[in-house]
Amino acid sequence: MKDALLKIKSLAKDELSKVNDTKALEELRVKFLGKKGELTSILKQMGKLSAEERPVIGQLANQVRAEIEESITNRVKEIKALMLEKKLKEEELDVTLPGNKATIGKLHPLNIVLNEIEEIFMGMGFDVVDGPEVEYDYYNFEALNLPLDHPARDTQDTFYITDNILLRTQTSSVQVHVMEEKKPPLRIISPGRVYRSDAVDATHSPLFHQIEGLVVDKGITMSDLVGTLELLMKRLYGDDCKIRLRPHHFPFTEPSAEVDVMCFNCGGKGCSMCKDEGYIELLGAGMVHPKVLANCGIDPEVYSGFAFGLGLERIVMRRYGINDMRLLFENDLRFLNQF
Ligand code: 2NM
Repeated sequence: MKDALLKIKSLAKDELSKVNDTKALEELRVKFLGKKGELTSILKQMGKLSAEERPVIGQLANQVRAEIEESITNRVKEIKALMLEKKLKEEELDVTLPGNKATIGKLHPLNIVLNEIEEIFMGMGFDVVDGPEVEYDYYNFEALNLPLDHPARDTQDTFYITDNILLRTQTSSVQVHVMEEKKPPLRIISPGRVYRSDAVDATHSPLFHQIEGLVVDKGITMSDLVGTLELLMKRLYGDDCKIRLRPHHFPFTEPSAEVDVMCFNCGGKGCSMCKDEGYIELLGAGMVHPKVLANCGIDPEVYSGFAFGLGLERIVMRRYGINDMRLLFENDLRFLNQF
């Protein structure tokens, strides 16, 4: 029996050293130490032994069991270490490999400047108002005192959908809606896309963006208009920026003016950029025509107002020194990524 026990011990150690996973290890434990295992089957034969032999063999059996258990424990540790090492190798991360760069979008230059202008006007208490791009002739022309023979109403200039539905040529149409629906005091700007049937070149596009402004209240005068536009231009182009008004004609304002801003390049002295003018034309403005107020249900004997309209593309091109409007609409990332 002693030989059998020693044989079990060496067999167990031999087989343990060949095992490489915890499942096979558990099978070996059952095989050698389990209830139906090899050690147990030997212990069951202890009854056959003499009284002297029994304690000696008993002690040896306990020792063999202890040694096998210890070998199993050690092998478990070794196997776990091996598996960890294998896992680490498999999941190795090379932090020097080039990563997948996340590309983050950015604002279009038109929107950068539009946001800025909206902030400036909101700071002066203006609301920003949207309206339809497909509009009735009435809101785009008739309510604004544009006579039937006005050149803008020619199909050469305006995209008509039906006889009396068109793509708006100016966002003043939005202001007519607001004046119809709300009572003064009104302080609004209406930015948005407008459409004119122009051929594409460096300074024209059939789609462009306008920001029109409108203030209606009791006692509004031309000096309110000048003060508002002066503040806008100082915020946009710097505190020493000056503006200049020249008499002009618009059907929807009386009196009307074209507003020039001091040339940022020469400071008013005259240079090639402003064609020796010292000033660059930037927007149109005026006092809202009494007929327009009346068309919208506002009594011109009680209220007066000023309005202005500016082209966003022109301001953006000036701001960034862009010399071709087409760049703003071509969506070339090499261009857009510069802003
Ligand atoms: C301009 C120039 C002058 C204008 C007029 C109105 C309204 F609705 F009040 F009549 N809105 N915008 C206006 C005035 C627009 O654009 C060059």
